[in-house]
Amino acid sequence: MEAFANRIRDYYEDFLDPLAEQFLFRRPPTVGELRRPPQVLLLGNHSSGKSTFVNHLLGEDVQKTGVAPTDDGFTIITYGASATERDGPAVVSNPDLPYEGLRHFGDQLVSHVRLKLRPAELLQTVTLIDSPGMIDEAKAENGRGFDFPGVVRWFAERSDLVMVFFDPDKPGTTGETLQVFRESLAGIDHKMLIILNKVDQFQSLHDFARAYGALCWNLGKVIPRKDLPMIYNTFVPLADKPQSRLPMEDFEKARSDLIAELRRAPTRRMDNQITQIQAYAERLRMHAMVIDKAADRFKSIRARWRGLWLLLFGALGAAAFGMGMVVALPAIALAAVLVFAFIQYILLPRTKRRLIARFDQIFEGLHDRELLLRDRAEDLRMMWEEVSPRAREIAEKSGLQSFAKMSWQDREHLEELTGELIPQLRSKLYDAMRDGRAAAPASGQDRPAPLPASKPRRPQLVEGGRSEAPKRKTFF
Ligand SMILES: Nc1nc2c(ncn2[C@@H]2O[C@H](COP(=O)(O)OP(=O)(O)OP(=O)(O)O)[C@@H](O)[C@H]2O)c(=O)[nH]1
Ligand SMILES: [Mg+2]
Repeated sequence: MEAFANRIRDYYEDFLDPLAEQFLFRRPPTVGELRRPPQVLLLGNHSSGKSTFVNHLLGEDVQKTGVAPTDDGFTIITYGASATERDGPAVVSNPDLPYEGLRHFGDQLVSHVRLKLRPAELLQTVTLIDSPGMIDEAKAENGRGFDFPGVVRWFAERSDLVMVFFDPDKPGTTGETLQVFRESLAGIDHKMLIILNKVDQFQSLHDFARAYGALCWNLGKVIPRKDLPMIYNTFVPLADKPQSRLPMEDFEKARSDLIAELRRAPTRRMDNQITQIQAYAERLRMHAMVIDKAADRFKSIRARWRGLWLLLFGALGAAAFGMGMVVALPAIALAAVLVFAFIQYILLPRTKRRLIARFDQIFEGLHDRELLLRDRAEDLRMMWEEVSPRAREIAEKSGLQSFAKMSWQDREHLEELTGELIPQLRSKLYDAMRDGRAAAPASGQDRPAPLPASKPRRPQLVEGGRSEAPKRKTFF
């Protein structure tokens, strides 16, 4: 895991970050964000058993549990050599913790955040986030005082696994749950695990089937997919609860599977980071190539106008001088200044606006071959829709003349990164997972062999002006 993380960081630091700076693209994730521990977010209806599950995982009563809505805030539970707690303001103002971004949600939220440090083995590899239970009525007047779906989205985007709990009393998705699925979890269903918890409460198969059916029906309305995600039907054994009459083996197995998934969060984290860097590099490539092309055209048009200007007034000046009409020189100089100002302040800004308006055509022109492939075309167009507003804004604000030309080595390296190196990194991770090396990081044994120390660098120019081609196939 360490080796994969270092490789990803190197790709950002050595290549993507400088290129993003050159083309004023959004900054890549910081080292702090890349280094944050794997996170698992627990969401669900109130009293669905989130906090009980956390206590079961950690083997101690870290969280309060109860039948009425118990948690009204977010509790971040992470590793610490001794048990301590910190409140929200201390958490969001600590630059060493990756939670400063929560400050934007206001003081109401900050006062509803807590950090608990515990010396549990599981927490060495995974940070758990327990959340306030979702309720049916979350209207503005009796709401929470902070943007609950927004905060859930913030945590969910930064989590490697999102566990959504339901229980037999509320197997439906109503009120706040519905809103959270639509607003906070849209687009991140690959990280989501659905859990029908407390199945030991069912006294007959009939009750179970009804609740399971209701849950599937309700989920179908909020998860826009043809196939529903797998549902883990499980429970936490509690001494004070009556025994169910149903056979429990399968439900116990589902709990072990769930815990195994949770322990795999570090591997998922790496997979998510690979997806993230691939998406970042592809978008940066698109942004930089379109701006670069437009800047190139702008500079050649500017050079043409300026060349014409120089030629015209140079010739006029020389002719006047040659014919002894020295008195005409001030008039020629004045005309030269006026025409120059016209080019500079009227013609060139108009050219810039015209080029920016033609960004879509430039994008199409640059990707003409890829756009012939139907599946790829859809992806590319969606990506361009996402990238183009910022590309236009940047070009508008900083002017096309301010961008240094992208070297062909940078272009090649970017292609190699998105087309070969990052996909190779992913297949290497999958190989490690298949061998079982990356799937059990908690044991600390049998880790993947370290990756070679050599780092892919921007290709260096060697004597004779030829570039030293990046050594392919040497990274793994
Ligand atoms: N029978 C049974 N009861 C459970 C199970 N898990 C939790 N409970 C009980 O359900 C109640 C609610 O559990 P909590 O863990 O507090 O639920 P929560 O989801 O954290 O609730 P909020 O914090 O209010 O959102 C408690 O009385 C638990 O003892 C389970 O698997 N089976
Ligand atoms: Mg709770």
